[in-house]
Amino acid sequence: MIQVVREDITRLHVDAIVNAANSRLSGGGGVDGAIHRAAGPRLAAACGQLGGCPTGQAVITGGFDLPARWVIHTVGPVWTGGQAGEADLLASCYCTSCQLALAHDVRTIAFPAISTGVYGYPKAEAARIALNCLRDYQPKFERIVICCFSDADRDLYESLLD
Ligand code: AR6
Repeated sequence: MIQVVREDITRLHVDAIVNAANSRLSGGGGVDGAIHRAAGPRLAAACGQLGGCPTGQAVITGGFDLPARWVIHTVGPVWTGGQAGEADLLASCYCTSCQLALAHDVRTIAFPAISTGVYGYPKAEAARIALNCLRDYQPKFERIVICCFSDADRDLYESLLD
């Protein structure tokens, strides 16, 4: 099942949460900052061992102090108008994260709206791309949570899911 919630992703009791990271895995603001604060300093240490992550790809660490066992760090594209391969890169974030999760026996996974904050991706287009991928992977998971951080984002995803 695909479930849409309005929640702080760091509070979710799922096997894995996905982080909208940067390519240095150096932490930052937004959901990345919230995840690092809630997971504790061991998360930054684990990220530091990984040597970064290219845009459109994903890497995995433990969840440390989070309720989630795993954090999957994926690097969304910065929106520069849509002519720089942003759509394929964003789709790759969702699909690569799902593949990595399945390789770690994850049954329940939560996603934020990758690239739609600081990185500026238009929200409706990003939501369509996310759902295209997540619908394909839905049968392989017990539950996929789309974790929105505003009522407007939750309404957008719910309208697209109907
Ligand atoms: N739980 C769920 N969603 C959240 C939370 C939270 N606690 N906090 C913010 N969001 P952003 P990006 C939503 O900017 O655009 C960082 O500095 C937010 O409302 O976090 O991919 C990284 O280090 C928005 O809908 O990620 C990178 O440098 C969504 O999460 C850069 O930002 C994504 O917004 C990545 O930018």
